[in-house]
Amino acid sequence: MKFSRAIVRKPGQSYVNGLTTSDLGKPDFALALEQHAAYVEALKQAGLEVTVLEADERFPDSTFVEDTAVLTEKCAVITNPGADSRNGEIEDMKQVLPRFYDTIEYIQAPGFLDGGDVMQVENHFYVGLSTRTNEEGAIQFREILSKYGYEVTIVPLKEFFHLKTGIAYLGNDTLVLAGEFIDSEVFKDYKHLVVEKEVEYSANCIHINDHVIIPKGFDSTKKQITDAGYQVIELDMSEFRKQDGGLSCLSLRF
Ligand code: CIR
Repeated sequence: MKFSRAIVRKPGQSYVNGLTTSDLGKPDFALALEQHAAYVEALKQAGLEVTVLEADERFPDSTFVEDTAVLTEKCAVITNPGADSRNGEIEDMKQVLPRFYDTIEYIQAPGFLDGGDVMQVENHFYVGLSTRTNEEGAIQFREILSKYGYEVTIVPLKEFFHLKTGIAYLGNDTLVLAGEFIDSEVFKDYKHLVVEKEVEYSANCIHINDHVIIPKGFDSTKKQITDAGYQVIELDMSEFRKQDGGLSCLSLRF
């Protein structure tokens, strides 16, 4: 999987009032903006052309653009996000994505799906069933993608918030995985880079061509990924972690 572009959205001031289950405190907006700018620079360093969308104050969580779409080589799928306060974020994506895609598909109610629940491994997509993605949404996704020759496997989640909270694909048949995925039958045929419970947050990392971007402060994960032959970029993610966000959530890469 070779990527050349990314779409991100700056956080707005309302970001500090977004959804969260963490007890890490309120984000510092100025610091979030700084961390977001560093994120954009890292994507550029990894070789991507980045489209930066302006903040949308109406939607506190809209900096987590990953949840609004799944972008493939053959089509874009606009999702139907499972959180009420986030569902309207897709309206703007309907305006933005036709700049990049001729073929756009949609997940429709009663189906719900968040992009954070979708992981692409070459021509195979894994979809987690979570509090945001229901079976109806996952089945619609499978029906859509099978038209384009992709395979789709549905994975019920036990503990993780989103599928990609605990797993990432690095290319070369290699997965970084944590928690419930470590012993999962579904992923047993891939090479495993296992991330232990205390450093589980670093399982949400992103592979872009030769680079892997990981959150800062996770030395054991950094070592494993460096030893596997990737160039690692570390980013401070403190203000996004406070709102349950990880590295993948902040961009759509295609
Ligand atoms: C939410 O609860 O929707 C946001 N505060 C965090 C979304 C994180 N997105 C992702 O994991 N793809």
